[in-house]
Amino acid sequence: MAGGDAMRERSGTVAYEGSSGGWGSLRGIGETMLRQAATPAALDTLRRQNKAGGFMCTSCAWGKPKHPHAFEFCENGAKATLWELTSRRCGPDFFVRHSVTALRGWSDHDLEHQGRLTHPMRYDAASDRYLPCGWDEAFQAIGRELRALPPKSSVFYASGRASLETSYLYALFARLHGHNNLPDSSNMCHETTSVALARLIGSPVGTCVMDDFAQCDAIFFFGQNTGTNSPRFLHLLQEAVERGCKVVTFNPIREKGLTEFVNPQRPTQMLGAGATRISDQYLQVRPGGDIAAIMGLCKVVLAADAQRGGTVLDHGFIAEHCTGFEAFRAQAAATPWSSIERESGLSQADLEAAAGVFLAAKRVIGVYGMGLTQHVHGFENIAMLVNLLLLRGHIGRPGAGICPVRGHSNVQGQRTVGIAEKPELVPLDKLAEQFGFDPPRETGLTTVEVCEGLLDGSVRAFLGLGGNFLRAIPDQARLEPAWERLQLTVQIATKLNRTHLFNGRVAYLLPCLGRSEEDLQQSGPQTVTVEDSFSHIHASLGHRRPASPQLRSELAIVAGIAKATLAPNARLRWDDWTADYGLVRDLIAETYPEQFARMNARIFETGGFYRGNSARERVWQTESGRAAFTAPAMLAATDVPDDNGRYRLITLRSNDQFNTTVYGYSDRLRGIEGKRDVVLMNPADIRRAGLAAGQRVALLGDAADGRARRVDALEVVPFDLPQGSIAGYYPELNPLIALDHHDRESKTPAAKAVPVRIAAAG
Ligand SMILES: Nc1nc2c(c(=O)[nH]1)N[C@H]1C(S)=C(S)[C@@H](COP(=O)(O)OP(=O)(O)OC[C@H]3O[C@@H](n4cnc5c(=O)[nH]c(N)nc54)[C@H](O)[C@@H]3O)O[C@H]1N2
Ligand SMILES: Nc1nc2c(c(=O)[nH]1)N[C@H]1C(S)=C(S)[C@@H](COP(=O)(O)OP(=O)(O)OC[C@H]3O[C@@H](n4cnc5c(=O)[nH]c(N)nc54)[C@H](O)[C@@H]3O)O[C@H]1N2
Ligand SMILES: [Mo]
Repeated sequence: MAGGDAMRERSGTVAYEGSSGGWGSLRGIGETMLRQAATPAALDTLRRQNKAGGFMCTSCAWGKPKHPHAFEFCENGAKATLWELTSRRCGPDFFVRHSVTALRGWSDHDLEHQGRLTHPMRYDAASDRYLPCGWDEAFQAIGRELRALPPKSSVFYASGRASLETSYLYALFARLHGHNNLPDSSNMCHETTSVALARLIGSPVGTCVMDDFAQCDAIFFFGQNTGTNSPRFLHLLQEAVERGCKVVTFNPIREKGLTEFVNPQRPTQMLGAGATRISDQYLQVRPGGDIAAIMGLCKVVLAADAQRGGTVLDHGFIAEHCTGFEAFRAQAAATPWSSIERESGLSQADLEAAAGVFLAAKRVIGVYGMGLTQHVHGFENIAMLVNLLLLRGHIGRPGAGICPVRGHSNVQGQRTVGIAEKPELVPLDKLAEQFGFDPPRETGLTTVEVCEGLLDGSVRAFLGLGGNFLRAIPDQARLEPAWERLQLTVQIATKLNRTHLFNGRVAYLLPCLGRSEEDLQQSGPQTVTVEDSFSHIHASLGHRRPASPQLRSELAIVAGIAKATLAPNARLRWDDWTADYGLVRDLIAETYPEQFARMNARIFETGGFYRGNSARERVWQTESGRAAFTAPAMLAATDVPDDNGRYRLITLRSNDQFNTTVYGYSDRLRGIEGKRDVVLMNPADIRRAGLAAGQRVALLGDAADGRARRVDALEVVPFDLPQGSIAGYYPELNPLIALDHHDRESKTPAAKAVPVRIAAAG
């Protein structure tokens, strides 16, 4: 297949004429407000969002600026808050009316739409219902079950929202209990980043801070959907573009926020002064085509250096700071353009034009999201972006760097304070000294390994600190039945979801406070902290009255279970820690003195306090002590060869969901309304397959293991994406993904470029 325009056909595809932001985003907030029957006081809560003295949004992990806007929230942050502040309640009476098995027939939206969970509940298998129970009864029963099982058969999952204080205690509890089985949502998300950046530049997180976006000359964007998933970033992009910074985007889909933006906080734009164009160049790379695309960019840069007498690369930086350059240069030279065009789906001319922007820029930032991390060769995707940046020394100086856009609001912070299945990331000796115990040293389970353990029966107990594990993982049809063989399942949650409908022999559903709610403990109202994508730590103080008097904070629940499980130890002051979270911050500061010294004093700094990043200082905490170039062994980020009738499926988020939380059915920015049961296809592919727009089809998984995987009754929707690629929504399409379709290095499930075929609807 030829590259460039030959790959696409735009006529007759669904298109949304408006911009991201603008009136549409305000309408989106208003609709959520009505649907959730949120009270007007909820608007007052929004005013405090992401500001000092207020609470930190529970949506994405984007940074919180030093000088916030009057309304420092976006459409989707507002939706997340209003969803939490709904006046709807899902209490014991609801569970009297509905058996757990019957609820399995409900959609994700309808389950969460019942509102906030209000009472601790125990699953009663005889009646197939959740029944209310007491907190102490729950803690004692959970403790008894955990003690009766081998510690290493337990898994403590976390979904990336819980505070640093809760996360620290949760990880400590796991280690005191005797295991490192601490997977979190990061294992399905940016684990590729944690593994790749740690190995290549010696820092598991991005090197940028917010100010870098005020100084850069070019931003190269790979597989991150800003308009939906981190909309506050659009303001920074708009400002950058207005001062002349160039944006080049690689994405199979022309995502609205990255093409143009109307700032809802600017009256002139809202009244029609015209949208800001964001991307100068928009390259619709094939899913899995980024290794090849970036190789093309590097080839142009290397050739320019050769032509211009070595004045293009930062040779001084490469000689002093890097390893592996010569091998990489040789590989780039040996890679033919024909392979690059085939694998990327882009033309040499387009890649040369994009490389022109790179060459003209003194300071470049590389931004990326799930479009790079969720691939079988996600590691190599990131390694190629690191290669590109290293060529001209774009890591470790102001206005430049690598910027993974993280997902959950505290997902990065959870890893920072010990929720990690990799014990080498945790100062175990320090913990041993602080708490007088011998922490387990064996590596724990990643998310994928937890699923393998469910299938082979070695995992016996699962605690979920938030999240919707069963719905977020691949291969659901195989895993749901395995789940019910567990001895113990415990879910700490705000709302009902599908994971809560598959229970172990002993099962508890424990409702917790949301972050916008007041957390009153013995010493008074409690502050918690979170870390954003830029390694800044922020205090968060909830003001709202809790959804039910029965609710407990996540920290109190974790401490309650820990106390009921572990043998008494004078150094484990679970009750004191629950009474005053400042004591937990003292523990964090003691465990991580370099990053968290005087934590209690610093948490209210406006803009948050920075815990630092070694790679930003050009100190490379890698094996070689240098930053590493990588010569990847492949050009495609997938292992599945092209074949007639086989498509590369991208699973996507709509503009009306937060992961498995489906707020509604409006993917406003892609022009898809009222439905999620769709398969987006290029019109030429629709014709070639003998299909028609509006027709219902089934998708079949096409993994090498030959196992049957199927999702039925999806409507064919013509859409502008590269031929041979199709797209649809996560989590509905997760049953199509084989469990072993994951990044080879980090085991992040590869939810992009999933091999599938189309069949007649059944
Ligand atoms: N409102 C809202 N905000 C969210 C979330 C949410 O669900 N809703 N989720 C949060 C979480 S946990 C996360 S991790 C982030 C996720 O935010 P993103 O990282 O933006 O993840 P996705 O929504 O999966 O979108 C991936 C993008 O990559 C593109 N893509 C797919 N395959 C490829 C490829 O091979 N190459 C390239 N270059 N691009 C590709 C897709 O077209 C899409 O635009 O957002 C967070 N913020
Ligand atoms: N196919 C496919 N699969 C994917 C992805 C993809 O792009 N495609 N993305 C992956 C990614 S990036 C991620 S991060 C995972 C997400 O996986 P998870 O983090 O496990 O899932 P969420 O949907 O974020 O969890 C939603 C639930 O969290 C609970 N909750 C909400 N707020 C709170 C709170 O404050 N406290 C507590 N205790 N509970 C709360 C509610 O009960 C809600 O139902 O999914 C992954 N799966
Ligand atoms: Mo995520």
